Amino acid sequence: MPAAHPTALRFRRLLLTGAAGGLGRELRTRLKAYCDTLRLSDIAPLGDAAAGEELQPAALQDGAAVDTLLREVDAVVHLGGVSVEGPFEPILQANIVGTYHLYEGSRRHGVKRIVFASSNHVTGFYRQDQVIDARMPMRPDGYYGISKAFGENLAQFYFDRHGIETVSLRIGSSFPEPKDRRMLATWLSYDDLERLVVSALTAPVVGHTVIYGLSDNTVRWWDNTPAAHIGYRPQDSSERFRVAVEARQPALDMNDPVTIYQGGGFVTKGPYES
Ligand code: 15L
Repeated sequence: MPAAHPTALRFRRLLLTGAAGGLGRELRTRLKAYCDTLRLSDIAPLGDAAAGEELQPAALQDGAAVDTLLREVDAVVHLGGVSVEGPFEPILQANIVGTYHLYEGSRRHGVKRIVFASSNHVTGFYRQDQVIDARMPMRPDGYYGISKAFGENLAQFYFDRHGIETVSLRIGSSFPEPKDRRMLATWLSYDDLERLVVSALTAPVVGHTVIYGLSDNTVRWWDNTPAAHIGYRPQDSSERFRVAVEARQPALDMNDPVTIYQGGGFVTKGPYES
């Protein structure tokens, strides 16, 4: 059930990339409330267009196709690309080249704001006994995290050079419920995801702001105080899942990098080439 974040602001046309993915499908139904037209893009099938939707498939590495996505768009929610750790080449094409195309198209077509789905994996090599904020140096935990670090740097450059505003969302774990002990700290409910994205779209002045995407979890590693101007107030907490999650995973291996580092399982992936 969509959370319907209260805002008087309404967009003429929003572009949602990665609209066929897990979070894309969730936001597809929710973002309709905030715009007249929702343009949806992905390389995977998008189904049929509902009222007020435009379907425009595009591969992010195809610069010409991405350019046409940005025509007559007020703002973008950019979820598209590879969303997990893996070999470098697909990540290079979809996340690094693709995000460059998105910003170049935005510059050419006068798009004013982008909400960029970055990831907690930009700082995945901080330890789980550290509380960090977005001003601390990046410590990516793989090629995927590095590609999101690139995206954040690209966002900063396009603001400094061209005045395009971005809110980079370092999303934690956005699923119906936390799947393991780590996610008790990193969980972002779908209703809070909607609140976060709408706050990022509608906050009056953002420049380039980086904010972590988590619910109001009792245990947490990320301090969003430097991004308080976004006005994001999470309403959910992972705490109601704690007993069940701990019963499923009663013991932790304290020598396992998955237990030690914030990035969890991502920190031990690869190498992919001999
Ligand atoms: C991410 O960035 C991934 O897209 C998602 O699939 C989760 O694995 C999440 O991070 C996480 O850290 O739990």
